[in-house]
Amino acid sequence: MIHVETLKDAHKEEFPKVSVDEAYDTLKSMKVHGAGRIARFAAHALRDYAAEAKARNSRDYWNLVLRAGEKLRSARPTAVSLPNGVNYVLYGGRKSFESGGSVEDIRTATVNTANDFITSSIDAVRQIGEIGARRVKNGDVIITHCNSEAAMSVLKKAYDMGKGIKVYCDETRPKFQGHKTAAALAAYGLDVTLICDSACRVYMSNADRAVVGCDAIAVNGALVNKIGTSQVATMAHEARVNFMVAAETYKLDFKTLSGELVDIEEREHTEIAAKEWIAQNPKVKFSNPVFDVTPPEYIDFYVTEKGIVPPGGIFSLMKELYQYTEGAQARPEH
Ligand code: RI2
Repeated sequence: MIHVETLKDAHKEEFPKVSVDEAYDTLKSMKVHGAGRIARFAAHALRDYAAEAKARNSRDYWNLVLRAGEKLRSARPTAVSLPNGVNYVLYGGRKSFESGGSVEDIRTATVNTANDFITSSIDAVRQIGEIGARRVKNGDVIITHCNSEAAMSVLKKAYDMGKGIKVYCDETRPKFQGHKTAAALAAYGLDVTLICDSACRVYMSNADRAVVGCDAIAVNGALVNKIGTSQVATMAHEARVNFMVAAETYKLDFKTLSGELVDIEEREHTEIAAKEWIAQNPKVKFSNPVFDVTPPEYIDFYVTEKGIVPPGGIFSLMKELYQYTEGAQARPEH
């Protein structure tokens, strides 16, 4: 049994040591969730695997590490932080392998790159909080959706700065992750109200801004985030409420540069109706897409660890950071 839900503060984050298969199952079942956290969890699992994997020569060793990376990358399809994080880790090992490194050289490079990724991810969340909180005004009424550590970092930092904000948390069906956000922010001391997703429009008319997290950013500046985010954005647009997205730059989806679309994860029907109800209503069909796409026109700006970026600036940011995708070419030899 893996106890990961007790991890409330990214700065105190410690993941249990797990095998690659266990990590895959943990990600798939969402025992660890949140785009940033799944990337760090995968980096931890890959680092621990790379630290101990045994092979006769560097080619065999590197192939084992690549296979582990490929498995972890495939656990969830939408949050691009997962492949970007894994690719970043593999990039370090690959440079060592391609320059003729020994098994121990590649191992050290992979472990070090994984540690770099984990540290920089935690730093990015903190920096986003600092940058985003400066855009929050004293007394703001803020709506948030789902459970995003980056969005919460902004809200907590604004609170730390004494801004006296009031936060409305959408409960975020089907998995009610808004409950976690409400609990965490209330425990931190913020003034928090939990509302049904369908009550969002009622509260939007009195809100000053909406702050949400991010699973992927497309080249045109569109946001892919938890299902319902695009409804929040549409309501914010209608009510002329500022819509802010808190997103680390490893959420840039580089494959959209070449016209590929972001896959939207479809999850089990049992997340939206009880098994008994499903059995009693065999003629009812179900659909459970867990992410949606918010068009760039509805987004005022992204807050990244590199600063504020309007949706129209995403293409330039992707070009600037393109080197991270190099690890994506690293594939095991089957
Ligand atoms: P942070 C989550 O996805 C939510 O969609 C949330 O908005 C997003 O990741 C970003 O979260 P899921 O893993 O990286 O709960 O800001 O499906 O924590």
